[in-house]
Amino acid sequence: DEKTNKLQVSGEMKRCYDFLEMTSRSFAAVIQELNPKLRDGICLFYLVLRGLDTIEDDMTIPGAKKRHLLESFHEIIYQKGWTFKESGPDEKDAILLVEFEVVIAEFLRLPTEYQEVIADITRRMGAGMAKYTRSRVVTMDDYDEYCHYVAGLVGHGLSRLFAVSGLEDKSVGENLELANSMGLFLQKTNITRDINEDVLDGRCFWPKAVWSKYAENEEEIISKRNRDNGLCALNEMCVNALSYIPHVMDYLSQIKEPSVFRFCAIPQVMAIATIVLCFNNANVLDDNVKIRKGEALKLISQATTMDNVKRVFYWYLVALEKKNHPGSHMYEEVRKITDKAKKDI
Ligand code: PS7
Ligand code: MN
Ligand code: MN
Ligand code: MN
Ligand code: MN
Ligand code: MN
Repeated sequence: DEKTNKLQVSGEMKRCYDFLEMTSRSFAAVIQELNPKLRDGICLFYLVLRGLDTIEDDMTIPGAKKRHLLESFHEIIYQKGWTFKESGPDEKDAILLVEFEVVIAEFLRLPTEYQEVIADITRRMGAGMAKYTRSRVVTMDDYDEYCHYVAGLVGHGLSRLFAVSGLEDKSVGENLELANSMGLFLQKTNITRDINEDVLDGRCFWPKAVWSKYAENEEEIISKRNRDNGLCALNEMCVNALSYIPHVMDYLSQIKEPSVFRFCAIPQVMAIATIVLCFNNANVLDDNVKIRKGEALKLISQATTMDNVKRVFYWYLVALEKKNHPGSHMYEEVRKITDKAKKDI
């Protein structure tokens, strides 16, 4: 009857929030605090893409099978009862796929317009991931394209959901170039910071166009014997990521609903703190640098309004200027970025 049905519904959605807490190191809290019109939809959008990324990252799945899963994942999310129990043992997010039928059941309960956005982004991201199982990130265009598939499209999908929910203007879901940049700033910061971990895992998302100027192969980027060259490559990666700041400011300026604003702004302030920490920092090449817990908590509490976010960005741009020394690699490029951003803010 209706009562047991309701209990069941909330029980399965509750399990989805358990998955969210298990798999997201950074999004669980902000998603849970979203306006109820968006909370479940964005939780499920996250879990669908986390499932897709778990397949992309699993090096134990043979290439042809992986490509097929990635390319059909947008149909899988409509198949009641589908689960995947074959993820490699080292996949920490594998439990999500083992119980994926729960995510599918709740996805199918979403309003159709929400389902359509999630399925469309899943289809395009899956196709992009499949393409990059065959090719590497060589040129700067490849770098922008790969990041568009795995993060820019998330920005597209979220912006369309904000608009569909009625909490933000229709225009937010239409001006998708700025939304793409929101994702690229996060993804490029993640890729820049994770170089040591990724190379040790046998992967590299730094474009060859950058690192080949300073190293013979991927391992040499992080080698201690090649430190000065490694830092030059690192600073080029930081400058590339920092170039999205003007778009990030423009995107955030159009967001009105407070919980949506915080959801969008918190990852962005974390990213600027992280990329400024990474700039000219040899520790990035040796292990995984992270902003301190206290600094992260302070950033979360500050990302409430556009004025406060501008203050945070300004503070980190000043910190970046102090790390940028005349005569060092990328000095002029960094100065151009800090001067322009400080003027705009
Ligand atoms: C739907 C919230 C707000 C307009 C799983 C949020 C992994 C950086 O290295 O987990 O795998 O540990 O630290 C998120 C734009 C995407 C881009 C991309 C979906 C912001 C699958 C986040 C997240 C757009 C591919 C997570 C892009 O980093 O990575 C939802 C506006 C998933 C956003 C991946 C990365 C996200 C990422 P790692 P993390
Ligand atoms: Mn992470
Ligand atoms: Mn991945
Ligand atoms: Mn991943
Ligand atoms: Mn990473
Ligand atoms: Mn990771």
